[in-house]
Amino acid sequence: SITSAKIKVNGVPLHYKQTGQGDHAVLLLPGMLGSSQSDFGPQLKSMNKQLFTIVAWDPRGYGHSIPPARDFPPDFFERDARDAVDLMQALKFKKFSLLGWSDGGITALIAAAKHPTLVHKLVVWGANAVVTQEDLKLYNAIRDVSKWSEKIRKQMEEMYGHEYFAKTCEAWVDGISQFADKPDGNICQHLLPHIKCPTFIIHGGKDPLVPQFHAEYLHKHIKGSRLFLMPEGKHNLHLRFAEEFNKLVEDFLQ
Ligand code: TYC
Repeated sequence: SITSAKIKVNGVPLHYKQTGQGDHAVLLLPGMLGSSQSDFGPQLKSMNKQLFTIVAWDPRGYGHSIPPARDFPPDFFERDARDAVDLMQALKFKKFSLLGWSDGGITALIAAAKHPTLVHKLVVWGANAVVTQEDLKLYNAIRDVSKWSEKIRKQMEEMYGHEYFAKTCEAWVDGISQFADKPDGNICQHLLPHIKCPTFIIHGGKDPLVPQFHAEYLHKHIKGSRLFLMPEGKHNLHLRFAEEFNKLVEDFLQ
């Protein structure tokens, strides 16, 4: 069974889902505007529950962790990283692995770098440590939510209502674009050398949102990391190819 609950962390009631009885605790971190419900159905359902205790969280301002409304101050990824680590500590997990998708991957990279004694292993996919000029163009192409695919837009509007969804998407584009003004477009590149845990980077060869350059960059700057390319995978490879993804990740975590 999968349970849903809220717990107050850093003054905010954070919503999460939990399943499994394994000794190995794992936190799943969703992407921009994502939630445990929208982003991790096949992982919560099918990952090995004897081996793992799986938690999937809704970052503040996303999913069912509203209020507060989502905002994007310059340190929003660091704030998410602190919330994520503090959530796992509030739930009494001594050590845990992090599985982060896209923005959730960025959060996971920061958390692993800052908390080497707490983070056991790290898996990221569709993540990036820097923002390039090419990324800025891609971000701006999704600013207007009427251009999103019908299916995703419908799911988002069910969760958030049109107004909050549209406003928060624009705020996200502005928020992540702030990094383009930093030297080298830095989000967390300076932290990558501090990541000491075993790290697995997965990338979809057909990801239209995050160029492969980013996965290669992470692989180059995280010592001992492993890079796996799913040639047919797009940005949502863990949903579209859930069985293959779950198997890859479970093997890496063991
Ligand atoms: N980072 C977003 C996420 O967390 C996805 C995304 C990437 C959106 C690149 C637009 O140009 C983009 N899911």
